[in-house]
Amino acid sequence: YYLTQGAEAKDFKPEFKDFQAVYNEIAKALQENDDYDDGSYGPVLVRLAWHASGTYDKVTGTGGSNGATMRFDPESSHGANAGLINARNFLEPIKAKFPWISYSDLWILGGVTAIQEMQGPKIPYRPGRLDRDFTSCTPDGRLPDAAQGADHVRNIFYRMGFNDQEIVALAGAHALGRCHTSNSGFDGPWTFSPTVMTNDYFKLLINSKWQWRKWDGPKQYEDKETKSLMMLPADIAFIQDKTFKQTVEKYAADNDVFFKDFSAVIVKLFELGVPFTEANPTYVFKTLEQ
Ligand code: ZEM
Repeated sequence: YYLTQGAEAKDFKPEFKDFQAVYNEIAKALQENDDYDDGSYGPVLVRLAWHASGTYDKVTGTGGSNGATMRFDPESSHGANAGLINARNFLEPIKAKFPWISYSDLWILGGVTAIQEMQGPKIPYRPGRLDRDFTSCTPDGRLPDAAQGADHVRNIFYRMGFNDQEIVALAGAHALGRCHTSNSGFDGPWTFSPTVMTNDYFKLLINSKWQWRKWDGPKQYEDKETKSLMMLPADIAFIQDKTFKQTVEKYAADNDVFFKDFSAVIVKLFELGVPFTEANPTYVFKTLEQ
């Protein structure tokens, strides 16, 4: 399949060491570009990999990370994707250095690298995604709306094929990064360490008191004590809904359990709609530190 990725790819069959080299290059670029946001492009890389994957519809088999169709209009200008140009541009020099990798594989490898380098769990990775053109762009509205509650969140994630436990595990990614008024209208980080992967999102959901923030922006919550953290209405749904809340409590109590489930479910997310063959190997990358 690499033959379709351009002339450079002809007859080149990348192996583990080649993908590890791309991983290392992304990890180094993360370290070098520490002036972005809270000091890392890591969170926005995770969001790019998630939005590339989270368009999947299990009934029609459309969407998902196989295609990297967010490079094109109209998908690049969907409101939900505001700000992801930063992540796509961050990865361009990597693509230029390793032209044999598809954008689709690269964006997911960006997410995998970011999670591992931000001290998250190992995320097993399978290459094999093929880029598609704008005709495969998904319709707007496939990603979750932060202003809505549990019913909406279930509808969106059931469409991808996830269950309630998996939905909560995925949401734990909000330990990372922040909301930007320029992107979503919302404002602020979910945790005190937005560039380190932890189960703090769940601990804070359970242990902090959340109140409506009084401001001109969209309805969001702030923590009563410091007023420096935020939750979206869709986040608070995870403690308003009894079934969701049980899983929040499980992950708040045990980071190892969360890491194990998070790794499994994000691999599932990243592989939605990707037609792997039996020949596809699975790679577990070393971190830069290792
Ligand atoms: Zn997010 N997310 N997300 N998310 N997300 C934002 C930021 C980030 C929702 C949502 O509306 C928003 C998942 C699920 C859901 C990340 C990862 C994952 C922002 C802020 C919003 C509004 C964007 C901005 O303003 O820049 C909703 C409603 C979700 C489901 C209920 C899942 C699943 C994720 C990964 C597995 C990450 C890492 C960010 C931070 C991005 C950054 O630039 O800091």
